[in-house]
Amino acid sequence: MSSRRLAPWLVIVVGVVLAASGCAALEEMWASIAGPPPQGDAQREVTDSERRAPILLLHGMAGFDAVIGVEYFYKVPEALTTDGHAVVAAVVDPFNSVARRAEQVATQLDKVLLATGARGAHLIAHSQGGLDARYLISTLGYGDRVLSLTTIATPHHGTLIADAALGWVPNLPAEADYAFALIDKLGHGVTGTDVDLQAQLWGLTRRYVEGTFNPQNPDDPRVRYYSYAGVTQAWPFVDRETVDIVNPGLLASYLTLKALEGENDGMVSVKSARWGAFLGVLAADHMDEVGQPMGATSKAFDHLAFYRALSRFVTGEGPAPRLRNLKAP
Ligand SMILES: [Ca+2]
Repeated sequence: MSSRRLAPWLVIVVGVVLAASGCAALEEMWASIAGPPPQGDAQREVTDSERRAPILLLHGMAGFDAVIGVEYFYKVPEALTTDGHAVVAAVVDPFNSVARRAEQVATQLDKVLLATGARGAHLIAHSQGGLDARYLISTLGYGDRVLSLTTIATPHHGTLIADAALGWVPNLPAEADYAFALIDKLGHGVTGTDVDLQAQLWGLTRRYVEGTFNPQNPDDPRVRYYSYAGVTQAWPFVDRETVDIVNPGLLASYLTLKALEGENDGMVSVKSARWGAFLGVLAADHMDEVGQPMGATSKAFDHLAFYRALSRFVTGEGPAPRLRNLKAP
C-alpha cells in the first residue's frame, strides 16, 4: 500500500485516539478555549436605534431556504419575531462565491433598511455567511449600515475541508474545470440558482482566506464584531446533556480536522472561527448550530435559546450568551 493511500487511514486512526483521549477533560478544555469574557460589552451604551434595529440572518453553504423549503436557521426567525425583533433570513445562492453572495445580501439589506426605516442592521451569520458579511462591510462599503456582525463557526482563517475538497479533484486543470462544470450544471438543476462550486471552495481555502481575503477585508471600526465556535466530539459514552456527539455525516471531516487543526464542529475549527470579540464555544456540531436536521439538535445545545439570547445581546437587552449548555429560560 502506498503512503498516499495509507494517509487517510492514519488520519482517521489518529483522530479516533484523539477523540477518545480528549473527552475526559472536556469541561476544562471548553473553559480554556472560551477564554475570558469580552471587556466592556456588559456595560456598553446602546442607542435606541441599535435596540430597534432589524436582525438579518445569513446562511452558510448549501443554504436550505432556496433548495427544499426548509428554514436554514430552523424556526429561528419565528422565535425572534415572537420576541419582538424585526428579523429577516437572507437567501443567497447556496453554492457560490463570497463576492456573489455578498452582492445578494446587499440587495436584501437595502430592502430591509428601506422597509423598516432603520439606519443599520445587526447581522448574525453562520459559516460562509460570516465571510459574505465581512465582504459586504469592507469591500462593498456597507460598514455604515451594519451595527454588529456575529459569526458562528465562520472559517475566518479558511478551512482544511475546502483545501481537501479541491485536492480531490484531478490535478489537470482541464479535468478539474470539466468536473466542476458538471457539478455546477447538476447543482443548478437541483437548486435553480447560479452555482460556482469551485469559486466557493477556493474562497474558503486557508491560503486564500489568510493570504488574500483577510488583507482585503479589514474590520470596519464602526462595526462591532463577535464570534462563536462549535465543538463536538466522536466518543459515544458521554453525558449528552453537556457534551455533543458529532453528526455521522460530519464524522470523517471532524476526525480529519481534529487531527490537523484541533477542536472543531465537523467543518470549521475553533482556531479558524475566532474573529473580533470571541464569545465562546457551543457544544454543537456544524448542523446543530442552526438547529439541523429540522430541530433534532444536540441535547447539550438549545439553538433557539441561543439565538434568542444572542439577539437580546446585540440589541442591548442582555448579556452575551456564553453558557455552553444553554437551555431555554
Ligand atoms: Ca451533534
